[in-house]
Amino acid sequence: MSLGVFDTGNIVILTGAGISAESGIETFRDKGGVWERNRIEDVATPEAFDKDPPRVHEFYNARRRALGAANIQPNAAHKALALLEERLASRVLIVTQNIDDLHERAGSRNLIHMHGELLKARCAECGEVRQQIDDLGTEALCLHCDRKGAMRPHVVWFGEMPFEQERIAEALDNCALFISIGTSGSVYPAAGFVHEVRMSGQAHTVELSLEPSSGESLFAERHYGPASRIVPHYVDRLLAGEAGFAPS
Ligand code: BJW
Repeated sequence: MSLGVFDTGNIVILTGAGISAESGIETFRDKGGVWERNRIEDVATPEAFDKDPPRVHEFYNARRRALGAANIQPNAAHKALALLEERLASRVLIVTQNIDDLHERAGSRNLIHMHGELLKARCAECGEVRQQIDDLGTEALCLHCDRKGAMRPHVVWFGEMPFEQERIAEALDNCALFISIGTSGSVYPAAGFVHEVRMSGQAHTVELSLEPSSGESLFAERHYGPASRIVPHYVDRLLAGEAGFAPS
């Protein structure tokens, strides 16, 4: 398959909450978003969990229940990225900041959840990670070390190290195309990826989102609109060997 200017080289795709917005998952910083109704310091820091574990559990239990609702399904943007991977296999890596499982449900497999996964829990004592479909509470038992009360959501809170940073850095260093989708560019280290890509080589950089992010000026190519429209359109152009040029 000819991809025009991208016939060789890897593609790294960073996704954020915006790609799942049209699937019914709330974003964080848009009007009415998660951080408008919850204070970060109350629910998304290790200190919050130390201080009030039931409050933090309830925050994630509610979001886990919402993710399980029948109407929450991958949208055309998730599906377009899965199609891209199907066509190009291991050349495509998705690095998602999202903790939902909509990329997997759309069929993506080469995927890193750098901020963790809502459908997993981790023992803060022994590090064991397990599937978590139901509510999680302070009485939960770790089936590995038998400790009661140390299970926490398998997510990355502010001040914690995101997952798989080495693998991500290597992929960013070696990519020919970096695409950022549906993220406000407010949270590091993800917000710095476009800068890292530009510093390390000749990769083409593309932003696809509803509106410009705070790193907008660092992207060589930019398209704004709902992800379910602009992502499939961009993937179609890429697969047709027509992408990589200034937007018309
Ligand atoms: C659409 C759309 C549609 C809407 N179609 N688009 C000063 C400088 C630099 C760094 C720091 C600093 N002070 C502190 C830090 C570090 C801190 C940080 O970045 N803070 C910032 C607030 C400045 N970062 C960290 O702490 C990270 N760890 C770290 O840096 O480790 C290093 C370290 C650790 C310890 C010691 C020393 C070093 C960890 C960050 C963890 C973030 N966690 C969260 C919660 C995860 C679990 C959960 O979901 O509850 O991750 S916060 C939240 O923000 C979540 C998201 O993944 C993340 C990013 O949000 P995202 O995806 O961009 O969403 P939004 O809502 O912001 O944007 C949505 C976008 O979509 C918008 O642009 C819309 O326009 C668009 N959109 N509808 C297309 N239909």
